Formats: sequence, C-alpha cells, structure tokens
Amino acid sequence: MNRKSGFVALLGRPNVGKSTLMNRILGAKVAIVTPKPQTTRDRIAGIYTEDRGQIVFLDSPGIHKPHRALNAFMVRTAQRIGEESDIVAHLVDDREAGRGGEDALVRGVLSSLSVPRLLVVNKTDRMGAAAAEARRADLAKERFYAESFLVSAVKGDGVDAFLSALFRMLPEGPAYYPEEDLTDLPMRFIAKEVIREKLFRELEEELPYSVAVLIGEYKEEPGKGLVRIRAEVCVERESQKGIVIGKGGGILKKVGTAARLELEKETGCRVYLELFVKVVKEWSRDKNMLRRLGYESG
Ligand SMILES: Nc1nc2c(ncn2[C@@H]2O[C@H](COP(=O)(O)OP(=O)(O)OP(=O)(O)O)[C@@H](O)[C@H]2O)c(=O)[nH]1
Ligand SMILES: [Mg+2]
Repeated sequence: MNRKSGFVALLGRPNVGKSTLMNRILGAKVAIVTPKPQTTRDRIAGIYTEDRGQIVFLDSPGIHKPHRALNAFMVRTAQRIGEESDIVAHLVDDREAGRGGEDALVRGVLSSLSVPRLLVVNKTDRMGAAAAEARRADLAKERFYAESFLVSAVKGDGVDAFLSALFRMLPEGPAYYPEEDLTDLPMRFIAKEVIREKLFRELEEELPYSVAVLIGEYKEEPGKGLVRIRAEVCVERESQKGIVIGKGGGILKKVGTAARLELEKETGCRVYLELFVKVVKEWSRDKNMLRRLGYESG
C-alpha cells in the first residue's frame, strides 16, 4: 500500500482539548496544555509518522471574540491554519454555547473552508457515553460534517478510529518531514512555550492573558551538556510585575523551577534558566509590540 500524507487542522473554541488531542496522538508533549482557555497562541505543528503515512497535525489557537490585537492575531492564525489544511477537525467538548458567540465564530471559520470537515466530540470520559453520543448526534444531524467521532484525548478512547478515518481520507503522497521529527518548531520556541505554560498555570484572573515570554538567549554548550536560557517575562502594567514575581520572588522561582525541570527532560541537558520580568506597556493591544514578541501575521 502506498503511503498517505497531508495536513489536518485541529480547530475549535478555546479549551476544548485541541492541544491535548494532538499530544495524545503524537505520544509526546509538543503543545502546551493548561486548564485555562486561550492557552495556545500560535500554529503548532505536530508530525505523526507511521506505516500508513504521515499526518501533520496543526494545533491552533481557540477561536473566540477578539477584543485585543493579540486575540485578533490568534483568530487569524486559526483561520489560516484551516486554509492550509487538507482536512479540518472541529473539536467540541461538553459545553454548549460559548461566551460571546464563540460557536457562531467557529462555524463562520469552518464554513469558509472548502476542505472536508470532521466533528470530534472530546472529553467523553467526563461526559459519559450517552451524553457524548447525544451531543454528537445533535451536531452531526445537519450534514455539515463528513464524519463524526467520540474521543477522550486524556484517556485515548476513540483516537484510533479518528486516526484511521484520517488515513482513509488523505491522498497518497510523500512524507513532508523526516519521520523522526515531532514538530517543525525550534527548541527556542518550545522553551518560550514551556515557560508560558508554567506562568499560565501559576497566575490567576487576567494575568495569564497579559503575559508574553521573550527568549533573549538560548545557547547550547554541548561540551558541557548545558543549555543557557535567558528569558523576559513581559507584563502589561507596572502593577502586574510584583504579582508575577511574587512574595520574595516566590512565584517566579516556582515558574522557573518547573520550566527548567521540563526543559531538562526535553533537551537531555542541564538547563540554566534565568527569568526577568519586564513591563511592556499594553503589549497585547499594540501591533508593533506583538510583532516584537513573535506574534506576527503579515
Ligand atoms: N476530562 C477531560 N479533560 C480534557 C480532555 N482533553 C482535554 N482536557 C482538558 O481540557 C483543558 C484544556 O485542554 P487543552 O488541550 O489546553 O485545550 P485547547 O483546546 O488546546 O485550548 P486552547 O489552547 O486554550 O484553545 C485541560 O485542562 C485538559 O486537561 C479529555 O479528553 N477529557
Ligand atoms: Mg491549545
């Protein structure tokens, strides 16, 4: 049998489990995951290669009402990811209507695409079989989707059936990436994301949404089995700085330790990680600042 290949977008509202599903399929952590919505901000490619061929999964920012320039960038990124894909998987979970008409926004993006759409109802472990099936049947009844699936990204249920359908639908074609690759993202980017994940998990309320990470230095010293990373944690206001640093530097220390341990595992090296907090006034509303922080979309 000839091998299949193609790009599959994972689209949907924030927090439905797009990144978790991609990591589950890859059997590795490529995308960061947190319990908070709007965790993913960029196009995150996850490369899955096996006997049947190669699928490049494109994890995307959750589609939501864009209040700030950062959010507009995120939604634009999701739209573009849909446009560069051969198949779009629309993930939903057990929550019905989204805040600010998110369901309608997702529907708008999906309608604008000409590729096959698949419905993936995720978090079946939490929903229970009957409720999950009811949700699937309800959403699938209009024939908006070519096929529909029930999965639990956390437990792995239903993921094989989803994968088999993708391989069935994709055309024959060559692998786009070497088969041992898991992503096209450089370690420098991964480091930024890992630090951001720890900040997202540690901070509350609006703070996660006011934080960006800029890697100032990423230096490998293979002779010493060492990686030196210097990163700036950018917040939007002076008042946020103290909260991110925490009493006696406690929060920043906790974030730094958690990020360092994960990056040591990832790189197989010792990691020296230095974090600094810096105020970049209202960066999330400023297009030029966004570009400087790596959120660029032409
Ligand atoms: N119970 C359960 N929880 C899940 C499942 N999949 C994801 N989650 C949880 O849902 C939350 C959001 O998961 P993510 O993978 O970050 O969701 P996302 O769609 O990538 O979110 P954004 O990047 O914010 O758009 C996390 O707390 C996950 O652990 C699942 O199958 N079952
Ligand atoms: Mg995500």
